[in-house]
Parts: sequence; structure tokens; C-alpha cells
Amino acid sequence: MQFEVRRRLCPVTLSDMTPETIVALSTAPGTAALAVIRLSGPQSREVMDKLVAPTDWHPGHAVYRTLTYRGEVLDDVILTYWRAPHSYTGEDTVEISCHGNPHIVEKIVRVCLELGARVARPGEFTQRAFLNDKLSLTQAEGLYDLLYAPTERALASARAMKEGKLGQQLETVRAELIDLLSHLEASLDFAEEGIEPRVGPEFTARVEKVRAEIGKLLRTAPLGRILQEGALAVIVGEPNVGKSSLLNALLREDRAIVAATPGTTRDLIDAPCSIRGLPLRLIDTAGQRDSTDPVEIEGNRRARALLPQAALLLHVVEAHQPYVATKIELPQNIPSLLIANKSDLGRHDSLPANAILLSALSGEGLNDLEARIESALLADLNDETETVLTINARQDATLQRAAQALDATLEQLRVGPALEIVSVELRTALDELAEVIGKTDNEDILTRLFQNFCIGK
Ligand SMILES: Nc1nc2c(ncn2[C@@H]2O[C@H](COP(=O)(O)OP(=O)(O)OP(=O)(O)O)[C@@H](O)[C@H]2O)c(=O)[nH]1
Ligand SMILES: [Mg+2]
Repeated sequence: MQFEVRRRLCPVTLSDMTPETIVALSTAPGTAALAVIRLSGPQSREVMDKLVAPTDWHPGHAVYRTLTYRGEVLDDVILTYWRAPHSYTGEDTVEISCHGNPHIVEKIVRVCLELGARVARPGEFTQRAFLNDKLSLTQAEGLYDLLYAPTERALASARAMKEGKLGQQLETVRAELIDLLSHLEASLDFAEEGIEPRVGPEFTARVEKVRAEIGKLLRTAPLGRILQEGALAVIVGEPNVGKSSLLNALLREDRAIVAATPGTTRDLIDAPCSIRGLPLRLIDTAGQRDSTDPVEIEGNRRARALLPQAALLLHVVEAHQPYVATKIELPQNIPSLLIANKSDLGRHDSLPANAILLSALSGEGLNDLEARIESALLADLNDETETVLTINARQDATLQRAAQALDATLEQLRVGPALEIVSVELRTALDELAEVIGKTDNEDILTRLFQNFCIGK
């Protein structure tokens, strides 16, 4: 089935079997020291041969050449050739490393088009790599995350996915399910011969083990979501308590205006930030108080409207002032940390025990606060906090369905068992696992993934 999909998705032209040769700039557009243009497909070398002096191509070796077309020098370049199937795409590939002037890039690409190549679609190089079995679906997803990972930790997770760790784990789980299913079907065959079909406690224990493995992966989904999308953390509190100072301290940057005048911040101040490798979108807000100033009223309204969307609330109060719990109303369903700022000015007795002491001014308590932010965001992960490999939303949804099918299997084994139903549920679980790995005919998933890549990847 997989081969079928791979074949169907393969872009074809003249004959059903010959893929077109594609070309695209693989580095970022704009002026730079260098630019890399990639050509992939059966005609790659032929196109190059028309632009350079006779060349003995050695796979994996770089050569320095002058590209010339119809008497015009295009650029002095470094060319690297890879022979199919030993290339990124699995096809004949040439990488042209030229000077990073957009006019030069445009000229080279245009000439390649004149010589028979066509412009690559977004992600088409990677799509071809997938079609040619150079990487699996989850590896392609990992590659995508690797390009866009906003922090070190996100990068480590993307790298694990790109190395195929999820695929390997799921292949093992799949092999176990296939084995269980064949046992079961053998028992069902006996039934046809009048022998009572039976599966023992060992069978159930093996299904439980598979279910536990999947459960473990599913618990990494919340961290996966944070690593890919970032978590929204909103700083709230009364005026002048040091919210903007906290933002600046967490960013280690003088981002927001800090002043002794209450009501300094009016607008929402939005800043991407990495805390212990977790990507966060930090938002500083206007101090909450009753006001007649329409600008401040609007600032207060915007801050409050944002609260329900937050993954974490950072509620700032002054450490040395009497604490009144009811001063700021926060949504109860969202995790929040109480931060007692200005601890350098003292600590009031009324402060609740769970308050995190901080001096945004001196930085004292900042490390502790960052650790508390991390554990608040990862609270759902339980024992999986050290996990590197995390699953994405698509994998999460599909694995959830696999888990449901396994739960139904276990339920049947407990009450029945109706072995035919067990067999159907196990098959469903297997199908869902196949979908995660990409051994599936779900073209939508594949098309959507590759479309998200940039051109040239
Ligand atoms: N002593 C001391 N002063 C601080 C600390 N953090 C902030 N401040 C001072 O408190 C005042 C208000 O700080 P901001 O960060 O502007 O407070 P804010 O909560 O953003 O205020 P608004 O934007 O007006 O709501 C400034 O004068 C800061 O220098 C701290 O940890 N210790
Ligand atoms: Mg402020």
C-alpha cells in the first residue's frame, strides 16, 4: 500500500515513470555571502554539463567551475554532485553554491528552467526523499520541526524525531500487535474445528504492555505542543508591582518601559522567550486598577480578555506589602504562579507560603522562578519531564485512537472475551499505528505536511 501511495504522489511528466528535474534556491532569499541552489532529478547532470567545461563527475566531490550560458558568464560556483540513490532526495542531485546575489540566483535558476528543469514546489525535495524511501513520514515531520524549532529543547525533540526514534518504537509495538493478532487468529481457526478458542492471561499482559507504551508516548503530547507552538504566559497584577521589570528580567533584555509611575504600561507587550529550553510567548499587561482614563480602561480590558487563553498566569504582587487575595480575579482553571516581587524591600507576614520571592531589580530568585515556570508548564507530564522525544498533534490524535482500540480490546478480554471483537479492535489499533508511521494511503496527511515546508527543502 505504501509503495502505491509513494508512486501516486510522485510528480510525473512525459512518461509515467520519469520524474521531472526540479530546481530551487535552498538558502534564504536575499543578499548573502553564498546561496545554494539545488537541482534534483534524472536530468540534473545533463543540465549542468551544458553550463560547464567538460567535467568528470565524482559523487560527493565538489568542483570549482564557471557557469556559462550562451557566451554569458553566470557565476563562479562550487558544484557538488550526488548520484541516485545516494542523495538527499534519492535522485541524481547537483548543489550549486554560488555568490549570494539575488540576480545571480535568478539567472542560474532561469537557465536551469530553459534547459528543462521546473521550479520545485514547497517541500518537494523532501517529498521526493519520502517517495524514494530515504526518510519516513515521522522523520519528515521531525525534519520540519528541526527547521523551525524555536529553542534548544525543541531542537533536541525534533532531532530525536528526525532520527526515526518514534518510527522505531512504533515498529516494535506494531510487530508485537501483529504477533498477538496471529495468535488470536490461530485460536479462532481452532474454533472452526470445534475447539473452544482461548487466550490466556499472558495474552492480556502483552496487550497491556503495548497499551502502556502508547500511553507513555501520549503523555509527551503536551510538551510536544509547547515545544512546537510555545506556551502563552501572561504577566498580571496591580500597577507598579514590577510586571514590566519581570518581563525584562526573564528576557534579559530592556524590552518594556519601567518607571516608578503607576500605570506605565498601557498596551500588551508581547515577547517570545525561552525558559529552560521551553518556548514561551510572554505578555506584559497594564496594571489592573479602577480608572477613569479611557486608555487605561482599554489596557485593563485587553489584559483581562487575554487571561482565558493563557497556559500560565504570572501573578505579580509586592513582597513587602500586605497581601489581599481578592484584589485580582484570575480564571481558576488556568495554572498560575504567585510572584512576590521587590523581595529586597522585605517580606510581609501576610504573604501566602506558596508565593515565589523575587527581586526583579537584583535578579535574586529568578532561577527559582524559572524552575517553577518549567514545572508548572510540565505538570501534566508526570514522569515524562526528562523526555526528549515528543509527539506532535497529528501523531497524538492517531495514537489516541490506537489507545482507544487497545482499551476496547482489554475490556473484551476482561468481560468476554468475544475473540472476534478483540481481533477487530487489534486490527484498528494496527491501522492507526500504520497511519502514524506513514504506512498508509492517507494522501491528505502527506500533502499537507510537505506543503508546509519552504521551497527548496
Ligand atoms: N526595589 C525594587 N524595585 C523594583 C523591583 N522591581 C521593580 N521595581 C521598581 O518598581 C517600579 C515599577 O516597576 P515596573 O516594572 O514598571 O512595574 P509595573 O508593574 O510594570 O507597573 P505598571 O506598568 O505601571 O503597571 C519601578 O520604579 C521599578 O524600578 C524590585 O525587585 N525591587
Ligand atoms: Mg509595566
